[in-house]
Amino acid sequence: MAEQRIIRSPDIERTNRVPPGQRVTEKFPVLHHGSTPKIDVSKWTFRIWGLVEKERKLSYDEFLALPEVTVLSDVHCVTGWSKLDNTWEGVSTQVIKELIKILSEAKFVIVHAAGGFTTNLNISDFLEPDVLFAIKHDGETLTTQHGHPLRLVVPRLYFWKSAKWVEGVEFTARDRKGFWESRGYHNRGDPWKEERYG
Ligand SMILES: Nc1nc2c(c(=O)[nH]1)N[C@H]1C(S)=C(S)[C@@H](COP(=O)(O)O)O[C@H]1N2
Ligand SMILES: [Mo]
Repeated sequence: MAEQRIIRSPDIERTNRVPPGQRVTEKFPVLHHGSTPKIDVSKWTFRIWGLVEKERKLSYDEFLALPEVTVLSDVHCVTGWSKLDNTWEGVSTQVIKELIKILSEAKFVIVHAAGGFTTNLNISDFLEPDVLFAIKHDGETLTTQHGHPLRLVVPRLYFWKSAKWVEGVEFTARDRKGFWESRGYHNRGDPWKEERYG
């Protein structure tokens, strides 16, 4: 494999790394709605659909064969904890963009995860260079609780946007609130602006 690219999320270059109202934890809490899904990777697929020229479906092996990136980032959970200096390895959203042709009408992305969980992003937040579909955290394959086989990581927004157990992405012209967004969380969730609730 070619040498991996390393991307440093801009937040880790700040002098003050902790957004307002957050406290640093060394732990890695587990948070999600409902029970942890059981995912059989031999049947798992990653589907890309909506406003794209041609829909794509990748198996787990096909996904693993995509070029990898390493991202260094901080995590900020809306419930108040922040976890600094995380290393994520996986596939950049830039690679997804090159796999398909996104139609010009596409302005939003709905990320779909197991059990019907969704989260929404505008396309520019989704395509920031530090956004990736992560397979590993701190050198280890993700645990099931933290989203194995695949989770989205959006370092510049609160961690609820970082969907665990991702199964696909849908490109849309109109915004559509996701699971937490339709339950009172902010539509965008910038931790530096304390965009916690809508
Ligand atoms: N599929 C799924 N992903 C999810 C959630 C969820 O309920 N379902 N919750 C989000 C929330 S609110 C948080 S804070 C983070 C927590 O990730 P962690 O358990 O790895 O710390 O996952 C996010 N991703
Ligand atoms: Mo959360």
